[in-house]
Amino acid sequence: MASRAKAYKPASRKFSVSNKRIGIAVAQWHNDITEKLLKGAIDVLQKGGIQPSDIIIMQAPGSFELPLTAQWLIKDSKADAVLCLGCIIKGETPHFDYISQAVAGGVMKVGLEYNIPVIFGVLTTNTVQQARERSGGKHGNKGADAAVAALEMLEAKKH
Ligand code: DLZ
Repeated sequence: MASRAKAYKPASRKFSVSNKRIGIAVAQWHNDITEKLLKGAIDVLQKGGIQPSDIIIMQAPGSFELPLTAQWLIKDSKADAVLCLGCIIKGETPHFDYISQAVAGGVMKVGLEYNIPVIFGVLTTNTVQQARERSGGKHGNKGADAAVAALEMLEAKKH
């Protein structure tokens, strides 16, 4: 009998990662949303074996500042992986495109430069409603997904 492929649900994976320090850079723009991303990320990290004392949270004013904040978490706080959490909502100006692209590129650059996982946990949506649905609503929580990605990368590096 044919069976359906199971949908990949990142947040349901099990991990056992210990003795790793995780930095979280979290943007303050749309902080009602980013607080939920942060909570989702912390839940997953702790369930995955990360001690609360090994989670270092640093606020950034907006998403544009996330890559530099991630760099500080690596250089100064000796993070083994960093989650960058933010929420960029499309407005009436091209700001959205400039910020989104700069952040995505910056996050990747820091990860490649320091050779550690730096995860893009930034919502880029057209509306606040879409952001709500992806920060603990019907489309999951991008903060939780970012934490899963970091744990997956740390586990992959062990092998
Ligand atoms: C300026 C700005 C705008 C218009 N929109 C957002 C947004 O939707 N999400 C976000 O995280 N940040 C936004 N910012 C702030 C920029 O990220 C940045 O903090 C400022 O341009 C200062 O460099």
